[in-house]
Amino acid sequence: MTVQPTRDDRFSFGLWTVGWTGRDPFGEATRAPVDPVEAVHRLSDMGAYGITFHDNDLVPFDADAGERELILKQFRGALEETGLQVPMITTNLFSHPVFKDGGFTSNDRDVRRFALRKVLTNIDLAAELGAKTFVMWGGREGSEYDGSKDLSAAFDRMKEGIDTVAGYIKEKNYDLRIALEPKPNEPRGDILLPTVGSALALINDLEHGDIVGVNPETGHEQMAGLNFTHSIAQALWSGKLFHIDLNGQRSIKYDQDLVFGHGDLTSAFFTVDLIENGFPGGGPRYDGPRHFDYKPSRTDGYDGVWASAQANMSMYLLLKERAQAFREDPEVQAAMRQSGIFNLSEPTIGDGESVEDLLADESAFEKFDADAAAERSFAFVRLNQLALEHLMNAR
Ligand code: GLT
Ligand code: MN
Ligand code: MN
Repeated sequence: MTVQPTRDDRFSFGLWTVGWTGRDPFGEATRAPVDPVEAVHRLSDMGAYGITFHDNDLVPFDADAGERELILKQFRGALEETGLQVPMITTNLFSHPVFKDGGFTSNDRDVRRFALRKVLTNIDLAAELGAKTFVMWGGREGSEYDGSKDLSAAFDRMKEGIDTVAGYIKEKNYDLRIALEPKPNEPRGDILLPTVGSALALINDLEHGDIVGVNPETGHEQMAGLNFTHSIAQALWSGKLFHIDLNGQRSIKYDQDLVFGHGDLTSAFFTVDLIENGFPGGGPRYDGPRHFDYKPSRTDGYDGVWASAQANMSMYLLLKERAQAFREDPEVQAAMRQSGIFNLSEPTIGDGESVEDLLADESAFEKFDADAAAERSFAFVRLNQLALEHLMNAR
């Protein structure tokens, strides 16, 4: 089944995704590098609306100013020709050996200053290309051994680094927001800000936290055994879901970066349901790019690379269609009512009611029949069965 994406679907891809040559810790590349200009054309032809990249996906680490300009000129040319946008940019603070102990939190101050300069240069590029989101994934910010970091100082430096960059964005009046991307481990044994929850907590302690949010990745939360839909829900609820990395992961293991939906399909269904249909009782909505951060399997050639890019979009659109059918089904709506889904929107304390009023309400406690209330069946299994039948197009 082919589902044709359009630009209105707002699908975007990292240049490092379709550009991954298959090099892993155990083996060499299985594909030749792809020309970024070709990637722009291919993705545009397929119906994507955006491409994202790390500074060094495009411009080599050691390129001089002239080489940089030439590469950027060619890339800009491809963007103009196709109309593909750059909604997000990010910085590579992990490949070069200088970052082996991190960028913002390296124990070496000179490395930290170099990392900040690299990020600030990239902020200017992000603004110039019209990106609205600047992702920070701190894959090397962490440790293998608990004794190798002064962790309090590491959080100070993390805060200092993010606030310095956010302050610079404000000073320059750039229309740009930062999105922190959590990951529990890999490449470091343990990465600082391992989950969406940890990132949200740090944001609350920032000076410029108003322009800092999160970029949750499906597989990263699942690597920690967490529920991705819950994670993005909390980020949304906090007004902090600035961007999203969709992909697939099959259980707690190394970061698989599979095609979206090729990991936990049921979770992917509810992710799309939340993004497209929102919370059952209303609430904040996500309206950013649907960004895929996956790796085309190293067992595939370039035919497989482009087919897998297409597969991400198809999976999303198929799930979107299934999730819409799920929500619109009168039987599902009745089941949701029976399960009390909509009742949760009603505040527990009545309008104008005080704690004293609650304490005086005997029906809430003294006369409350807990045993009778415990008899209620929430019928969540029935509701889930309906969801799965819609997911399987069996209704
Ligand atoms: C790296 C990582 C991804 C991040 C990228 C952004 S880099 O490929 O595995 O999850 O989104 O820095
Ligand atoms: Mn990943
Ligand atoms: Mn990612």
